[in-house]
Formats: sequence, structure tokens, C-alpha cells
Amino acid sequence: MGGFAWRGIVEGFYGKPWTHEERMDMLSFMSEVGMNAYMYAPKDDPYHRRKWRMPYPARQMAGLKRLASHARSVNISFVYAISPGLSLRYSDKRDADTLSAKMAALHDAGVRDFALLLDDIPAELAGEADRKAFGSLAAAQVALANGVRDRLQKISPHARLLVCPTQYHGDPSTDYVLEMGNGLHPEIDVMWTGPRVCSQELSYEHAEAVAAALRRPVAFWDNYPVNDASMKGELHIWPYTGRSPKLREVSRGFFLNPMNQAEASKIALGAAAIYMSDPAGYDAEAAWRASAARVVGEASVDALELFRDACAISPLHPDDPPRLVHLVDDAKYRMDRGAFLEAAGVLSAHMLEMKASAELLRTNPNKKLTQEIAPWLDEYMQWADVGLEIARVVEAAGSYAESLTPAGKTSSFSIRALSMVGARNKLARMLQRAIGFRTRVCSDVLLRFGLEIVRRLRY
Ligand code: LTM
Repeated sequence: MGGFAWRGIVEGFYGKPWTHEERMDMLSFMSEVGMNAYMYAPKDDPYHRRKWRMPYPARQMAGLKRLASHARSVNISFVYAISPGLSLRYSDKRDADTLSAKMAALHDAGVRDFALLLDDIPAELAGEADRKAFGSLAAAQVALANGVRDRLQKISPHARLLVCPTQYHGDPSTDYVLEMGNGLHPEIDVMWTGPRVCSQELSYEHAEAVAAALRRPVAFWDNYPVNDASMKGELHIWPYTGRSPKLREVSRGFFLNPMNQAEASKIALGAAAIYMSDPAGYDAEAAWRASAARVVGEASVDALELFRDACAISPLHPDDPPRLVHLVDDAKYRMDRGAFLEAAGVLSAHMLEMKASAELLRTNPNKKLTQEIAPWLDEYMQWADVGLEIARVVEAAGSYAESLTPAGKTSSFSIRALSMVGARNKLARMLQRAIGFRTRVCSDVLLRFGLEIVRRLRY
């Protein structure tokens, strides 16, 4: 059995597209880690989507030409994607001509592989003329895609074409998917994101059902580590998990959709490249460490691992940061047994570790990474301060409780009570500020715990 035909990424997110320099650097990185395809599809490049009919201005076209040339030099296929579905009239020959002219211009710039993206557009035909001519969205899209393929073949017989359908996830047994599968030329690859838009798992069974419906192996558009739209506050540096080791049997490969933060994306992308080269032997943790070491250097991998825990929330790990959750459970267990000082000790030790890891990452030689993750690192540091304050309150509560015992009565319990109240009020102010944080680092594990402590000590 051969390897995946496509092993790459799709720059397909919403929001600020990558810069030319980031793309050039990413192409080199992809080549180093064994990927072979980069799909250009930034939703917010107007000439790719909203204003797809307009030709690229000379400066942008020159940039695309340089990208295609660099990609060729490092053995990466540069796939130019166009996304005309928001306004295209399927029955209007002028639109088909405009689409072909745009692709021909990119072909002249050195592009050889293309994609037609029909995602995130209305699921019904909009115009009366289209409804009359085709009857269904799938029929219209089949005609469009097959027509584009015919025209491409004329200018470049080896050009490959991928299509992202309008239904690209979920149950593949719909009329739409079956019609697309039946009608699309068998050499067109069809993209699919899995059971969900951002899928925690891509199982063999799901992929097999999709491949059967589409009548061809699936080309996955894998929405990880992308963090656009409602995921903006998340930093997706969690290991690449949940992809079946058997997908090679039913899939043409993967295009991972990365984050707006190009450098930080390399942590997940490098791990995914390892998966793609050997899905059966893939060890997610080992791949993460190898990829992390490439991005931050061996000396900072442990620091990054602690930070990644705080950043755990993602489509691949929808639950709260596991280490922080464990820490809080441990502290509560001790407090419930009256071991306040012990609880304060474990809490503050972890918070100091968090601060040390943040410091190491802040001073990491990979300045681009440091700059990209600064909003998360800053709030991570602030959460560590909140955690230290929680530890102080717990410690003060322990001392106060001790002062209430017959032996403790000899010391001044009112001073201890005052210090506990002072610490509690300071913590309450810090939590108030933390509610306004912009990132989801640490999720709300410390917020919930801090509020619980404040509430417990209200008297
Ligand atoms: O996933 C697809 C096919 N389309 C869009 C992407 O452009 C977007 O980046 C992701 C994540 O928000 N979701 C989509 O639906």
C-alpha cells in the first residue's frame, strides 16, 4: 500500500492571512518535515473569494509567482484554490470563462494544481436561471467542476483538481453528497473535514463511509490547528491525535488548516507530518516532543509541555487543562482533610513552575514564536499570579484555623484573621480582572477554584 498522495496544509482560515514571508518560510518548513502540498486559500484574500472575478493586481500576482517557484524548488506542490460560490451563477457562461481565465493566469505564473472551494456558501441555488438549468446544487457544481477540469486539461494535461463541496462534513449519505460522488470526474479529489467541521476524531469507519459515498478515497481538509472565528482565544499546540492508523486505505491524504499564527502552527504541523509519513507507527506524544524540539529547541520542550497543558482546550481536546484540573482536585482533597499548608504548598509549587516555564518561553531564541504567543503567555503568567494568591489565601486560612484551636489561642488569632481577609480581598480583585482576559489559556479552572475559595471564606 502506498503513502498518502497529499501531505500538506491548506491556508484556509478566516482572518488575517499569512504574509508572503511567512508562506515562503512555511514552504521550506513543510519540505523539511516531508510534506508535499500547500493549498493557497485564505478566506480573507478578496481575489480568492469575495472578488474572485477580479484578476490579481500585478504585485500580488508577482508574489504568487514567487511562492509557486519557491514551492517547486523545495518539492512542494503549490495548489491555488479559488472560492467563487458566494456570487457565481452556475448557468452563466461568462462566469465559467472568468473562472478559467483566472486559473489560466495562475497557470502562467507557474501554478500546476488547483482547487475549487465551495464551502461556507448557501446550500441552495440562489438564482431562478440556475434552478431551471440544473435543478439541484450538486448538479450545478458537478457541471462546474467537470467543466473546470476539462478546461484545465487543455492548458495543462497533468494539472490536478480538488473540490471542497458545500456539505463537507457529517453524514455522507445525503442526496447532495451521493450526487457529487456520482457526477464528479473520477480524477477530481474531494475534500472532507470529518464528522464535524473541526473533528476530534477521523475514524476508519467514517472515512470508509465517506469514500463509498463519494466513490473515491477522501482528501481530508483537517481543521486543526486552525483557531479562527469563535476559537480565536485558543492556542492550538496540543498533540495531533485521533487520526486512525488505517486511513491510508481510504484516503488520498490530508491538508491541515493551520492557525493565523504561522510559527506556532508548526508544532502541530510537524507532528502531523510524522503521522502522515507512518500512520501505523505513529506515537502522538513522541511526535509532539520531536516537533516541539524543532520549533523551540530541546532545552525548552518541558517548558512548552507545561504551557501546552494550559492551552489544552481545542477541538482535539475539548476538556479543561488536565494537569491544572488534577492540581486543583489534589489541593481541594488536602483542604477537605484540614491540610491547608500542604494544599498551599502544592499549589504554589506548580504556579512557580508555570512562571519559570513562561520565562523560558519568553526568552526563547525563536523570537517569531515568542511574539505570536505573547498574548497567551502574558495571561498564563497572570494566572500563575492568581494561583499564587490562591495559595496565600489557603495558607492564611490554615493559620487562622490553627489559631482557633486551644493550642493556637495563645497566638493572636485576630491578626491571622485579618491577614486572611486581606489576602482573600486581594484574590477577589485579581479574579475580577481575570474575567476580562482575552485568551482561553488555563480555561476557567483557576477562576472557578479562586471563586470557590473566596466564597468559602466569606463570613
Ligand atoms: O472547513 C472548511 C471547509 N471551511 C471553513 C474554514 O475556512 C475555517 O477555517 C474552518 C474553521 O473555522 N471552518 C470552516 O468551515
